Amino acid sequence: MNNRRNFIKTAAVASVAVALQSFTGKPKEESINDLTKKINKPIVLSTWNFGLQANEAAWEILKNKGRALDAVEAGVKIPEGDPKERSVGYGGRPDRDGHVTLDACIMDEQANIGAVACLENIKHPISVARAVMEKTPHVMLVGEGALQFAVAQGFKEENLLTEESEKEWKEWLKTSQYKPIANIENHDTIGMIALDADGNLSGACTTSGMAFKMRGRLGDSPIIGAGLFVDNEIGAATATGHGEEVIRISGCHLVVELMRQGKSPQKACEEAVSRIIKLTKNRNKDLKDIQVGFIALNKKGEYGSYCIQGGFNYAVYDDTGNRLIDANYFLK
Ligand code: SD4
Repeated sequence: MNNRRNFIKTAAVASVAVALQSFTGKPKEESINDLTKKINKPIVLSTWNFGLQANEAAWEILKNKGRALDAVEAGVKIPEGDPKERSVGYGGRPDRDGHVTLDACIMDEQANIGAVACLENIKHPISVARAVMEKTPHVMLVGEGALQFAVAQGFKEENLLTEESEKEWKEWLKTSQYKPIANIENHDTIGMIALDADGNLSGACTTSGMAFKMRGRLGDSPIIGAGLFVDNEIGAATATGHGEEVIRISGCHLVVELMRQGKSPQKACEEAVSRIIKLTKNRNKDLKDIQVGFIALNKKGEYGSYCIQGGFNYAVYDDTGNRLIDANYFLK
């Protein structure tokens, strides 16, 4: 009797599962629709070691029920303003002609967007990107025009090329070989995504780009959909690494769309990386020369990350604290 009851119970559960499966076409991979799980908010994620410090600044805002948009701006301003960080903002490595040119973008829960690219002499490009978003009818300003706008908005012009970065550049000039190396000094672009106490998502991304790049070169970081994407119904993603490869697949938009299809943030990052891997092989390029890492966060505060090569890490701050996590990677 007992066995029979168990059999009926098991069969009933199995048939519901099969029915669900045939209804959706495939089993749901993740719990974005699982309403029984508590939402993990607020939470903030950011790329690389310097994300730990950046998260601290963001958390100050998030823990006081502040807006995710304010949190991500405040967070990424930390490495932007730190001359020791050689891949973001003040002290960033210059292009091959010796100019420090900065790229940044920002996106909020209402799909408001702002970006600057090839901006020179302004320490906090993320705040200029936010001003583009809030004070112009446009979404992106570049070069001279971006600088002109920043100055008109009251941003101070200053030299961003520090002695150390200039020294490195002069050393590089001796050979002038442009060959981007993955995971240089274990830190790079900062991308930050956050879910606030109200359940709203925002993101920010800022960089000095590839060291000693061609003058005028843009990577993925200031491009909405490539280096950053936020959809307040689904989730957010940001990227680091070789921008050319991220742009090729519209990386962060892809990650968010994969989450929309039911994938977990982890699986969505893995799938996006696998697209880059496939294209790299099809184009007969060497995967060993490429690093790309994605981090992603969904509306329930679940997160994940994946990259091509080992060495990429990201920082997560939620109500269990701030910690650094080594991202899983493809090339073992
Ligand atoms: C770029 N994605 O300019 C940026 C730089 C970066 O690891 O993240 N490098 O392509």
